[in-house]
Amino acid sequence: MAAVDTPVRIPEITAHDVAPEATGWVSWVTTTDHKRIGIMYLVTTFVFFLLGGVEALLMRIQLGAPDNTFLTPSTYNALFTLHGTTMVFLFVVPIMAGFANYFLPLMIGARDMAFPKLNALSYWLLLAGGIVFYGSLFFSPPEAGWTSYAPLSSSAFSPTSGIDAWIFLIHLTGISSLLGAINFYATIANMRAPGMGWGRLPLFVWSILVYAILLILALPVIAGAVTLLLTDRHFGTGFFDQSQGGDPLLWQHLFWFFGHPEVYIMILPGFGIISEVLPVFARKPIFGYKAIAASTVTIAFLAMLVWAHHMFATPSATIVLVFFMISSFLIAIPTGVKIFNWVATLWRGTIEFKTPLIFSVGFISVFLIGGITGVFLAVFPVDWQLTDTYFVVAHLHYVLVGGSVFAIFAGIYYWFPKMTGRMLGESMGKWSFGFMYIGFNVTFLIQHAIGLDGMPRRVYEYPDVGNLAIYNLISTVGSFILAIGIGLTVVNVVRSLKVGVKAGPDPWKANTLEWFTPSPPPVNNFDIIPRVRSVEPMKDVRRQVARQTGVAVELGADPAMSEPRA
Ligand code: HEM
Ligand SMILES: [Cu+2]
Repeated sequence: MAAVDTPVRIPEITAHDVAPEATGWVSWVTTTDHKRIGIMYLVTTFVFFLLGGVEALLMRIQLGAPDNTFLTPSTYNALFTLHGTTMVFLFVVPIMAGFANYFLPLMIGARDMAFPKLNALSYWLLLAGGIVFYGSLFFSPPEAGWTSYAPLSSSAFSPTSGIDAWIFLIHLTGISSLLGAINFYATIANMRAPGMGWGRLPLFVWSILVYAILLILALPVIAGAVTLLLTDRHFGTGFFDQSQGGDPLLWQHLFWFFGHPEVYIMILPGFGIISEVLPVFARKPIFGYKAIAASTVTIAFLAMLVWAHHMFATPSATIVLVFFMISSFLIAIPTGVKIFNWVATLWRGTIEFKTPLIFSVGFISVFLIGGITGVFLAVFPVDWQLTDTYFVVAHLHYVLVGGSVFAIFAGIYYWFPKMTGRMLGESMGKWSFGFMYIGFNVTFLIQHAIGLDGMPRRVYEYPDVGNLAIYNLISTVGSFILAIGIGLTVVNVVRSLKVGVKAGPDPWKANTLEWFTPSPPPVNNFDIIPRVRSVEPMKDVRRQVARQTGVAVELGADPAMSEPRA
């Protein structure tokens, strides 16, 4: 049988289905098109990333010299709280939803998400959460860190409304993510192209499936926890207050029961992006598709069992410590499987050194370091030494900047042509990577040493002892190099929107269905959807076209294959 069946016809959109055409900004505010919602997610979350970045630079300026007085202690506290909260809840988690919104339906050959209006609601709730949270700048920003530990977050220690803004943010972004997760799940379960069984799901889609399940499992716990905090603060309950019979440690358990899965919610979609990019630019199939999909599920399962490794310094029985140490070790196995498979995908590939690939390789190298220091910290006697020092700050940034952020940049360079019809500048992309990679390592590698020298995290100043002054200065210089790298990509995006080389439907000769349709895709995504016969449907389509026409046709150049039906 031929590689591609008679294409499946999707019923024509009838006039009944489409609202009267809105134009201009109204068309954006009222849209339920997953692609527009995806773009709104990506732009909004990237703006929050830049805000969080400015907050980081302000902190790094303060820390650039010992006994510095650039920031007051309370401004510093507010900044690390805003920074951590922004990066987690307003940038990394929702930007993954942005990519998924745009690309998940396209990758599985669907015309939209399962619940388009719910999808729009998810976006607006996210924006509302961000606005409420940053609104606290006009009153009194929260100062209890992104973890809002009890009793710091109690009305006794934090009487102003900052913590309430933080609680509101958690609720709003939480509902947003929960609705999004249900939507992703329903879309994947029900709207796949003909022939796309679970074993042919693109790996990015696998990662979003697991991201969605983890969100559904973890979010209700934090939603409950912040509600208890709210009643403690305003209605006289004492869930976290020892003097009323409550327990501050209850907060830590609830927070980290959510918080550790949250870490995988932030990183698994990044793994998914890497698993899409590597085979395209190594020009060979992903090594061990099933092992990568299975390891994603295994990581998610184990991620629910390790939360108390964030609480080794609290009083616990040794057997509990041992349990959480071993469960944390176990996560290294499926993670190692992934790293092995990615490297094996590159091995003997015909590698094209394009920017998405370079960011992906950068990702593997730095994420590996973050993973290894994670194993160190899982050894509880080691953690007793290092907890709450800069070693932890280094570790978490290796995972989240080296991990999530590098994967996000790989995704931006890989998919920008699909979203806009234009390529991002290659050489500016490589410069951006160079600055980011060097800047990142200069900033954070040395923080391991700062931590080993005993400098605690979340302090606004430090004395001029040992090497702390020079180490911190190096770290601060690095953060500005990193900022230049990020700035170059911003410039690249703005420039390429106008002057970027026209992309065509499939500039990378990629493997998955989003490249079957024009760039940018028409409102209904696809007029025809090829029957899926492997994990690389686009390769099948290219082969089929070549066989039928005798020439290697660039897909989409043939109007019959993919132009919108006007
Ligand atoms: C872009 C470059 C970045 C720089 C220069 C940077 C810098 C910093 C600094 C200086 C702190 C405060 C350390 C302390 O006083 O304990 C911090 C904390 C933190 N950062 Fe970043 N950061 C960056 C990106 C990110 C990203 C992308 C994330 C992603 C989630 C992130 C998550 C966090 C978290 C969760 C904290 C802890 C906040 C807390 O202690 O409550 N950072 N970062
Ligand atoms: Cu953890």
